[in-house]
Amino acid sequence: FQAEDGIRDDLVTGVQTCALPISACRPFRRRLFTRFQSLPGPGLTAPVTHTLFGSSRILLLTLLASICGPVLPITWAQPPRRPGFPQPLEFSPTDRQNFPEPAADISKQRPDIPHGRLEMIQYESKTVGTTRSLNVYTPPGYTTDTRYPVLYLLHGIGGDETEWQRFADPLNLLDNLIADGKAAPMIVVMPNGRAQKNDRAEGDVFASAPAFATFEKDLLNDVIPAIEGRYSVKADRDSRAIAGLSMGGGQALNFGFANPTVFAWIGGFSAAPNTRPPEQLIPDPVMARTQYHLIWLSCGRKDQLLGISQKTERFLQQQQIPHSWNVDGHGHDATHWKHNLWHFCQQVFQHKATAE
Ligand code: FER
Repeated sequence: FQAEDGIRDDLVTGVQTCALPISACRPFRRRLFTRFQSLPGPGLTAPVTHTLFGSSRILLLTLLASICGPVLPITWAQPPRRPGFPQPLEFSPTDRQNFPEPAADISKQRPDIPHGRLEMIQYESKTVGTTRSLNVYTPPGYTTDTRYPVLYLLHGIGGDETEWQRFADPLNLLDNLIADGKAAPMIVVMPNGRAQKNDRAEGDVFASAPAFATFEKDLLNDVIPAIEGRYSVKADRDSRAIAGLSMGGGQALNFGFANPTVFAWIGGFSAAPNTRPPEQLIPDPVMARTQYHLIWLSCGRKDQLLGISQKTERFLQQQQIPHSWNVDGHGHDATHWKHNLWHFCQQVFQHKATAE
């Protein structure tokens, strides 16, 4: 695993200090720690949930745990704490819901308004060496007479290029915001952030964590040129945004801050532990103060990954880097992602760049 995937190092340490006297259990213990320490719970996407609860190994584990439970050392019951994961969660007065809870019907299809389109397209990835798919939203009345700004929207560890469609219904969400004059007409590109030959969310989805880092190359060298060659877009930093949920939130922060000449708008919703530590994420805080039109960070109060966003937010605060911070009442779940995408879309491309 990569250095930035620090959680895994700790998990390994946790396993080594665990003294269950059956060596054959080691892989199972590792999995138990991996799953139950690292995962936030209810919002997991289908493949992860399936792995978690569908595996017969978990049953075996439960059985073993109940037999061996009484002889287990304290490290089993209370595994070592991981950096960046305060448990229980700690809140400061600034960790609050700064943006109102949206209405229940934000992504309800409205027959009375013009509609955009969602299309699945293919591009050649030199980075991965395969033909890959991405989902593209074009706004109502899309025309080559206009050049549009582009939001690159990234999914979580158990998802793929269809995940946002399932979680937030971006087609109707954007159509509604644009019809109400609350969002700039924009193109939304939902690629597959797992840059490896088999990019399906199969098996142990955590094993593909390194491919989420490789995706930076695929995005910059393959996805963006494909989009800019195929759609009528504005190709400058003021007209490119990057945002994502969980693993995709970490990618959006990592790639957005590492490429200030490419992106001027950044959003991380419940960013995962792949988020670089603040000093690496933003090595030049003074420059970052004036560089970005929007830095959006959000997380649910019930999300076990909140510590990651808090650490990033504290740094932005200390360094006086303007940002939006929204800690709502949700967990690591689709409601948080949909609501915060809705807020993000109302701010992005509003100050500097809009469709011509
Ligand atoms: C981790 C816990 C959660 C992790 C990634 C996640 C890379 C991502 C979750 C998601 O995308 O929903 O330890 O390590």
